[in-house]
Amino acid sequence: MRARLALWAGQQAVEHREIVLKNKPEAMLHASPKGTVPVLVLPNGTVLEQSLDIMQWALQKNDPLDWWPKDAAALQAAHELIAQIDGDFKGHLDRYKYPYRFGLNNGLDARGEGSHFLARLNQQLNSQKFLAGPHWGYTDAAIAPFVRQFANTDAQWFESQDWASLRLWLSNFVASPAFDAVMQKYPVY
Ligand SMILES: N[C@@H](CCC(=O)N[C@@H](CS)C(=O)NCC(=O)O)C(=O)O
Repeated sequence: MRARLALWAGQQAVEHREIVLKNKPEAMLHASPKGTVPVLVLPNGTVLEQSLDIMQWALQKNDPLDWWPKDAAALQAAHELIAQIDGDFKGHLDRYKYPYRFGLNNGLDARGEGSHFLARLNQQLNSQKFLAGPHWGYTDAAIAPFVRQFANTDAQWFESQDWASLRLWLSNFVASPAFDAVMQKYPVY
């Protein structure tokens, strides 16, 4: 989803191949044997197989919405926050969503652990409108899909948390043209 967001923002035309993870096409595994999505094959044959690499590629090609961090300090801050979310937070998110896959009876401890990260994001959003600063950017696009997954796991619980800034940020994302564009359904390749 974050890769699609950046491809949309960078207005990069791609041949979009929607796949089912349980039935990965040969062509995908040939291009990228590690078998995760997203995968982007460039015209020169280069294969990008990390969502963040695809985001960087798209936004460095074209960035009419000014999503890419403007200087080295902003880029460093983006990398640091995204690394926290992709690392520990993602682990808690997966355990919260699918406790049985991890041999847990429920996801409540994981939800509690993940909440610490969300409280910090909320705090950041108390003092600036977006994680990237005064306008939506790379950091927001990289992180919002995971916050949305966490929120949707138990929407009632999420709504009852004391995170007004985070809730507003998420609901603005879900109501945005970017979200609309990337949620479009494609036939399976
Ligand atoms: N670090 C990778 C993670 C990608 C990833 O784990 N993708 C999941 C889906 S969101 C996947 O393809 N899993 C393989 C599977 O479930 O078979 C990235 O950000 O691109």
